[in-house]
Amino acid sequence: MLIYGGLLSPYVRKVGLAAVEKGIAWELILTNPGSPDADFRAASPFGKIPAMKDGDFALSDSSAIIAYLEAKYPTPALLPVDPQARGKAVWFDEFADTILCASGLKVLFNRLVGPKLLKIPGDEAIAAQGEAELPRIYAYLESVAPVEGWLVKDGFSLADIAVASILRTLEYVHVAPKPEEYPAIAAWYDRVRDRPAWQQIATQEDAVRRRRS
Ligand SMILES: N[C@@H](CCC(=O)N[C@@H](CS)C(=O)NCC(=O)O)C(=O)O
Repeated sequence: MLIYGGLLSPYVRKVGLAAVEKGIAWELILTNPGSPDADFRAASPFGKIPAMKDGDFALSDSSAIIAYLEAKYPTPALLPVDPQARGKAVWFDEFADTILCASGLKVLFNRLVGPKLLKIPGDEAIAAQGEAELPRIYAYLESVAPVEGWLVKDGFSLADIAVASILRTLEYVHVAPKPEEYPAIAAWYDRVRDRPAWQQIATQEDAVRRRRS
């Protein structure tokens, strides 16, 4: 299976983590958003990362890709079967992608991706707005982060992968939740980071970053 993108993207990392958790063989094809590469554009009609190619089947969007992988490789499950747990897992995925990312990526794009990687000026007013939105979002996450175990009661799931992945990206711009302010988030996040799949992806990500710097 080919995954197009780069691991700085929380959405790409999310798919990589799901693939490693499930023991699926995959290869990262380093691709920037908007790349004109024909294979990438066939998989991602709007040029967003991640995109995936599995044999002659192509798909974009991290949640769509993980839904596909879950159906094709059901074990270990990343989407719980219990109706309430399934609903909660999808909620946390959506929360990560459209609430946490919506604010966090304002900071990432305007302080790091734009000015440092794409060499286009960032808009500091938008970055500051994103940063100001984060405490309310972290307060919610702190209120639901479990003392033990995972965000959804049935076990480790897409919920943990999706939320933790964006937190790692936000570490790059120093706006991830501070352990002294959000101890429950920190304890849960540490458990996610202890997982072998997380360590494998982090090592791969760090190696790419070292080669680029
Ligand atoms: N909902 C999509 C979001 C993907 C996304 O927005 N990726 C960003 C990179 S982190 C991107 O490609 N942005 C370029 C664009 O929006 O044109 C997913 O879960 O895959």
